[in-house]
Amino acid sequence: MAIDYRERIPNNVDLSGNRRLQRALESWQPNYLRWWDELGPAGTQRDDVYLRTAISVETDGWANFDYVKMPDYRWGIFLSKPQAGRTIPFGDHKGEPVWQEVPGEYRSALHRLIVTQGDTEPASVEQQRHLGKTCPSLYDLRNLFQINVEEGRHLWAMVYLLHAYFGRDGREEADEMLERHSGDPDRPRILGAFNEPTPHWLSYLMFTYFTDRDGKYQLASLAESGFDPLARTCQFMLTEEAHHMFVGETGIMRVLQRTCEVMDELQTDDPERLRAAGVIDVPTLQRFVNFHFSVSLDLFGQERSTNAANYFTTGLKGRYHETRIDDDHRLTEALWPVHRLQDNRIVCEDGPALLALNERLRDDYIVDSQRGVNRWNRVLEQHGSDMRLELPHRAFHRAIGEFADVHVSPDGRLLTEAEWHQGADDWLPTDADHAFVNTLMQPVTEPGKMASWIGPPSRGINGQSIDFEYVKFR
Ligand code: BYC
Repeated sequence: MAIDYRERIPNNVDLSGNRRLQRALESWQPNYLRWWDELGPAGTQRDDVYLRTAISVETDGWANFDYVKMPDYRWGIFLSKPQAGRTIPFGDHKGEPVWQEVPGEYRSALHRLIVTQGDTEPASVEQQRHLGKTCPSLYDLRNLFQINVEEGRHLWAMVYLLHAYFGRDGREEADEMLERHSGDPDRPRILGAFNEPTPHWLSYLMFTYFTDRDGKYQLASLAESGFDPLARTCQFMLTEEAHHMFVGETGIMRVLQRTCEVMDELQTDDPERLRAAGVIDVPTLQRFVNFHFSVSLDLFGQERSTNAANYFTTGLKGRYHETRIDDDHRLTEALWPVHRLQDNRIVCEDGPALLALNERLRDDYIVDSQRGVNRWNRVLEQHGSDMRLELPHRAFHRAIGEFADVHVSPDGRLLTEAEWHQGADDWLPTDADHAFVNTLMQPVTEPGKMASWIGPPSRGINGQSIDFEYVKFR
């Protein structure tokens, strides 16, 4: 399964054995590079960045580190190794051999899933394109660029599937991926969170913690798919995704560490004094947690979804770690608790598990999100602070699903319009919060130095020291 880097499009799918597909992808490639040039990281295309590049999809040694100019990054097509004898793990086709071609009757559903997944990847690169100008350190800048090139590669992964398996429709969709843009009023990205701006590094760290984690859960569900090429490409994408969430989790931890140091020094938790000292106070961090968590919860779709039920029954999209779950993998009789509105109250009631698959994935996501929050809180605890960060209630600030039309407080109380307006500035980042955070966004580009508002990482990348020159400017 070695990756052939002599090819114009590095791959482990024997692209040269299918000249038509190879030519089609080679004709998409310049459009991709043009998009990267116009909407990828701004003003940094000539810099040398210490990046990792996949050299094989084996678990030992798929990463190779070296200085690369981003436009020269070898974006390619990498699928995990096929599993001999793999069968469809769930739904009506459970136990049948996995599909190597798209079953005609499921073509449009699969197409839709792949397009939705693919659309998020370039969207996040667009959202983050100006951050390089205000990096808090070279270490962070390098991590941003690593994430950006990998999101670009994830787009390649979905574009490969569209080109290889969906004929002309697929080729048109692949072109559309470069024509919709994050936040574009006429041609926005498909899912809400990918049209929100990522205006500064605090938003970016929250995004990589909360929104990339949606990516983990969605990719893990697609990695169970009966359509084997989709499953295999998502399996490999997941190995890259882990680093993105690491950046978010350790990033927020470093922000908290720095805040705690200054709280200790000044013996205060007064937001104004902390802000004056150049760090981000805990209530502000909480408002950003509230925003990014709630926006990411929307990405799981409706609580009760016939789309999700159909994806499952037809074997296209499974549950998180489907094969490790001990049940019949068909869910025709099973129940699952779902939060919903009833008589002006939020209740949690059992309903058909098949309809509740989005909610179930959201449940898994919430548990996982809480783990990192607990780790962040340990930093506060170690510094003797009583303050804690919390995930807001799942019904808070939702735009999709059961709670889209009601106002709910972070602790899960239904509110009147007036109560909501009274509380919103305490619960969600205000313009003033953004303006303050933006004042901190002064670039720090001396190797080993960190901005005032963030602590150093505990170690460097690939065994390098923290003061290694992770990006060389040209
Ligand atoms: N925004 O039955 P429902 C990542 C629509 S992130 C706008 O619940 P379904 C990454 C829905 O389309 C992972 N519209 O829908 C992270 C439907 O429309 P129609 C991305 C929404 O299909 C960071 C209607 O509402 N991958 O990789 O069960 C950086 C009914 O809803 C939204 C995927 O999402 C929304 N949030 O669930 C880079 C996986 N939610 O039919 C990358 C693929 C719902 O009425 N996608 N709607 O016109 C899916 O599995 C599903 O499409 C969803 C939605 C889970 C997103």
